[in-house]
Amino acid sequence: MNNKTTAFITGATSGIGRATARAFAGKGINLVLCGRRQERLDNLKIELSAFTEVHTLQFDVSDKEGVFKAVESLPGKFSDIDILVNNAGNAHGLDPVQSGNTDDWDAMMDINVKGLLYVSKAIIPNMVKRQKGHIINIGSLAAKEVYPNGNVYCASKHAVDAITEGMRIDLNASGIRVGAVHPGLVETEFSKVRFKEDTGRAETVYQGYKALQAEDIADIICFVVTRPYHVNIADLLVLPTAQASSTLVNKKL
Ligand code: NDP
Ligand code: 8X3
Repeated sequence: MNNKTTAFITGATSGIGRATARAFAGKGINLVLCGRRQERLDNLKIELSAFTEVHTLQFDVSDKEGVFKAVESLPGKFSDIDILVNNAGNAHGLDPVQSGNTDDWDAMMDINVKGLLYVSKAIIPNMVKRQKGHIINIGSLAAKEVYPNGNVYCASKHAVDAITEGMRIDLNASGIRVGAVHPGLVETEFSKVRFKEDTGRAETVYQGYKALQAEDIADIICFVVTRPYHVNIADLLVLPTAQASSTLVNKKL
């Protein structure tokens, strides 16, 4: 890892993605930071330019053409991506399948699954050409378990798990590292998005125990990317100590 390493982080405007951007900046990794909220991208660029070189790209990962245009627009010094962190994503709603909102379903499949694929498709050819690269997909405990009312979100994250394995197999011949980090409950804007800005309901998700913080996951992603190149951390499940499974959280911790 040297100062010329360039990382491309989706969903850098909040939570895990933003914390990862800050952690990478502290290691002198050049950054391409992505998200839809331009003002947040601008502020992060100002903050992190003190530590490293930063380029921002504003696009929606579910907009196929927009994704390819954004990646093609990268200036030369940011165009060789060494590390791709496919982090952008959210849950939308928490409803039984029989009363689920189909717009929510579309959003989760379009963003969490197809968006991750579009971004990967835009970046992987250059990695293959250089026979070098590292892709980290942010899955979830929901990639390993299904919980009540989690139906489509869990399906989207199970898809991320399968896509990660597929990428690792297909990119093996090109020497590209591929792995996933699967967090349990992390206190971010995730629940605010899931519950459509109902902050009261969102806050209750993290009450009564110590949830993971975005920085905890960023720290782990830093560990993953700083292993020697022959070491690929393929699959990592990270839970708060209080959480044993999707449905079992010890509210005394
Ligand atoms: P946040 O809501 O804090 O951050 C989500 C990020 O994704 C934002 O930067 C947002 O940026 C970006 N994003 C969402 N939709 C789009 C889109 N259509 N196009 C581009 N960017 C988008 O949540 P987290 O940090 O918690 O979530 C990050 C990842 O971690 C997600 O994949 C989530 O599923 C996963 N995860 C989260 C857990 C948790 O408990 N928090 C647990 C397990 C996994 P913007 O709105 O600016 O576009
Ligand atoms: C996000 C955490 O428990 O809501 O993946 O699925 S959870």
